[in-house]
Amino acid sequence: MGKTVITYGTFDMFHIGHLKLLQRAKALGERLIVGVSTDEFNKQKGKKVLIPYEQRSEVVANIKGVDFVIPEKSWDQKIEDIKKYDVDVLVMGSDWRGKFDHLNKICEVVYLPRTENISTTELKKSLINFVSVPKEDIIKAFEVIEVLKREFE
Ligand code: C2G
Repeated sequence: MGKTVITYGTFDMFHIGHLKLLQRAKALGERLIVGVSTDEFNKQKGKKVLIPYEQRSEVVANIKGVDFVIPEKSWDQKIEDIKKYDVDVLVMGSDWRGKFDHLNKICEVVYLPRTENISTTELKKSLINFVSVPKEDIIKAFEVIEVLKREFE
């Protein structure tokens, strides 16, 4: 039986950085389990999510190479999960480097470089720019309102 790999994340607004992480994680073994952070756990993480857990977990479950999705409800469930699923490798992106080294007593811990220039935060910012109205148009609209107010006074 090949190695079992596990990784955890929110996977909000699923993007190429998430995909590349999951692809590289799967390449380290034969079975990939993904713990998707529940909405409640994200509150504990202080992380606002746009897409609810049901949808985030369904998207991840349907990514090629993902064999099994479990809810991530707490920081300390990793130890139980590693034992329960007989995990050989825990994989996390490099922004977590060092945070899970204590688990290397029970499995290999691998940190993979994050994918550059993409994050849920950046996506949200570009969405705001995408939908916002240019300042000039707002000023123009107020000028038109002033003209109409004078017309009808
Ligand atoms: N990631 C990446 N490159 C990016 C963005 C994210 O490699 N540009 C990786 C992260 O390092 C993480 C995974 O993709 O390993 C999921 O990222 P998030 O959804 O942001 O996960 P996070 O909120 O960091 O939750 O217990 C661990 C936590 O649940 C991780």
